[in-house]
Amino acid sequence: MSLDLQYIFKQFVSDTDGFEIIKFGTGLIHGTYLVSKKNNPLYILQEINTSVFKSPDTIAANLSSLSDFLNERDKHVFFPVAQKTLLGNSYCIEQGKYYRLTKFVAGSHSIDSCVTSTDAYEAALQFGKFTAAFKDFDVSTIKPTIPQFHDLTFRWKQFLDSLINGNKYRIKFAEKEINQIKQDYHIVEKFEEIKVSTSFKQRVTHHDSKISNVLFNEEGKGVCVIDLDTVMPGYFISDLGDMFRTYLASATEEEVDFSKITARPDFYKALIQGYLENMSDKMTGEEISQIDYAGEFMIYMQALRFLTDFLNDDIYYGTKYELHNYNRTINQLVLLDQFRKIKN
Ligand code: GN1
Ligand code: MG
Repeated sequence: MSLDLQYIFKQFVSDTDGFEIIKFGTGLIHGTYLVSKKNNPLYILQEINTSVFKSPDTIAANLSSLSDFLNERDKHVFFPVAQKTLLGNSYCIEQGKYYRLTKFVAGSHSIDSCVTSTDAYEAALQFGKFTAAFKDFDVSTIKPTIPQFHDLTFRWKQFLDSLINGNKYRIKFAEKEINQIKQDYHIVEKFEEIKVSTSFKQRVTHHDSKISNVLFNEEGKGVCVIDLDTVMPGYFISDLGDMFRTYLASATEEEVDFSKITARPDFYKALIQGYLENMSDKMTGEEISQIDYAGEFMIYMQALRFLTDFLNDDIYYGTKYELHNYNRTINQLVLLDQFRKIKN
């Protein structure tokens, strides 16, 4: 690809002859590239979005303590760590941008949507296994890489702020969706109860449990979770909830034919089963009773974040057309409704 990326790659690997670098994946935040040689994928090169992740050092420090912890104990959990640069750093900086390189996991692939309920089961199994592996890890020793990332109270405040300072035309245009979000304020209130409840534990949580963040092997079995920048202390509702949000839906968050969005009950069952396989004996009864809340929490928060960004003239999420974030908001609101129809 561009000369620049070859130059970046050279900061990590001295002999870069014959390597090809191409754009990879569909993430909204980072630039992700696949580095191959003779069609063999060998590395993933990522440009870290530093307007979102303001402290690459925090990411590097978190991942290094988690990886040290696992190396001493649980060899069964595969944990992809960043390759050092030739100068011995965890990432390199070029023209104010941060890049890091990880090894491509041989024989693995990722998928962009959950096709069968077995995919949902396998992925949920991996996310549950990931958090469960750190049950004896002191979670207070890792730091938030995005402060208040899944703090719904904070997201709600950002939303209220956008209603005051946002684009006046867009506020008028999205009146219906704004009211819909306001009507579901009880989801925010419930979260506030969770934050002060002693029955809800902060654990090592991935915070981006979409299906493309799980690697599968050729037999379709989950291998490990990837994209670890958002690993930080959090509640189980973040990971389980984002799986509900992204695996149950019969269409992605980009779908604009909203009639195509339904929630698939068999995927719902499969992913709860997969997640609980490693997590049920680590969760409190109170947590188990809030499994369905997890779905409402994450779908609602995503609708709220898309809408807030729309009202703020699309400063956060990448957009391809004028009403992109608006359509994503409706998509998530439809999904929330569909989710409520199938939950227990
Ligand atoms: C962002 O870029 P991606 O897909 O990894 C966002 C998630 C959202 C998601 C919605 C750091 O993740 O929280 O759920 O978009 N990540 C960040 O598509 O904001
Ligand atoms: Mg991500």
